[in-house]
Amino acid sequence: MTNRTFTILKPNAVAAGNTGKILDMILRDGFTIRAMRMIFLSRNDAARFYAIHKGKPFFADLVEFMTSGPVIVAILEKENAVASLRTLVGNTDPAKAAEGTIRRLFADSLTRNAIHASDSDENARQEWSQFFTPDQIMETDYYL
Ligand code: 3AN
Repeated sequence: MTNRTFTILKPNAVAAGNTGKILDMILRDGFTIRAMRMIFLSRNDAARFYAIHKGKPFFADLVEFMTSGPVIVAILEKENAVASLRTLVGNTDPAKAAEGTIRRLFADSLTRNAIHASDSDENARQEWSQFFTPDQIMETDYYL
């Protein structure tokens, strides 16, 4: 069964001009884009998005980084979408990310790791709801 996940192409990926290459990898991996937009996260947006990490030593740096420039938020659909995107994205730490993964190719560090990918179906839905209303999600299939 196809399902959906949520991604953020982070400020370093946007600033370095890597969004086209990253989206190409995602599309070639078989994902369909159901919604996508470029936005600037406010400090409130970032703190809410990463609320689970509040109080951790890297939280302030993470919020600072995520609000340092525009990001691209998107809802992606594929068979087994959550696990499939996390495999393509690679380990949180780019030094540990497998060869050919997005983070291995485009991350600068553990914090500036180029891309976010949701870690469960439930979190994916909760995360995209922060950025997209139901009417902004393409529900009609599109084919050549
Ligand atoms: P992932 O994005 O791989 O699911 P999470 O959810 O554990 O990883 O962490 C969210 C984000 O917080 C990471 N993408 C990374 O930018 C940052 N982060 C996580 N752990 C650390 C850490 N130990 N030091 C610095 N930044 C971290």
